[in-house]
Amino acid sequence: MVPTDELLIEDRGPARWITLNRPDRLNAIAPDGWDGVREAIEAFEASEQRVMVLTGSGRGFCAGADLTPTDISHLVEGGGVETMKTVGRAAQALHDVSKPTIAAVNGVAAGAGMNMALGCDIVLGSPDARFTEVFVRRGLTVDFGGSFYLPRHVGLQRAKELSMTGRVVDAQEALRIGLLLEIVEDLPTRAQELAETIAANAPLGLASVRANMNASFQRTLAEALEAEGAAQVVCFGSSDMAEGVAAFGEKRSPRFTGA
Ligand code: T3D
Repeated sequence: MVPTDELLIEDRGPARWITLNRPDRLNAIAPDGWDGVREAIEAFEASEQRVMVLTGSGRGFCAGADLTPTDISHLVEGGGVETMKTVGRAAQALHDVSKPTIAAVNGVAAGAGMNMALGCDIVLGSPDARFTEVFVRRGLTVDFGGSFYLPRHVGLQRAKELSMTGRVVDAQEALRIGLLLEIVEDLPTRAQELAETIAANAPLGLASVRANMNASFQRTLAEALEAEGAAQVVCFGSSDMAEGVAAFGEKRSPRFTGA
């Protein structure tokens, strides 16, 4: 994956930072941009970095699809079916990645941009973070997994209200209703600190925590117990469990390798 001017990729220790970089358009995604987002996520999956941080340049996080008049034809070309497959592949890649993801929402997150943030495991926001499921105001419907993620964050009734009004939610309300985990003044520092804290833990455990939590609402207790048991058996057989137990006994920090 080659970073472009519109998608910056930087490794900061164990964290892979992906920065949407079209600040003059609040990082709206260009017609060919969804493939770039997907490729960046896939490149993170293949990398040695253990946590991904997704953020935006300038005063926006991501304003969804690029709606500048010259670009809008791509939305409906061929009925828009290919466009939506591309969007779906990017959303699926974010969901399927095996390592933890953090959205650092530095400003407005609109439409698909909002749902891209919600697709991350943890959503941190600056005091300027704002969210809008703006779709219905544009004659559109929720996409990029919003109908999956939003009810999980805020409950079904609030999810419908936000999606049916398209109103803008500020950072304080976002914190209150569960869109944001934290509001922080120094967002990059806090996101990096959290990424490093998570990255210090055992990769195999993190991967199954992520997968099992994501599957939580589709499973019975019996299914959850079965999946947890199978994952724990894998951990039991790992070098990292031996290392974790040894480090505890020796009163030192563990050094996990993912094996
Ligand atoms: O890609 C696909 O085909 C898949 C389909 C995806 C579906 C969607 O994501 S639909 C949702 C599309 N997004 C929107 O409708 C959001 C449009 N933007 C806004 O409603 C507002 O800009 C915001 C609420 C996000 C922020 O408002 P505000 O007042 O803070 O900023 P602004 O002044 O409106 O915008 C600043 C600049 O960014 C402005 O440019 P200018 O006038 O300074 O040259 C504005 O045009 C530009 N901008 C904002 N959003 C977009 C955008 N340019 C292109 N596309 C945008 N989505």
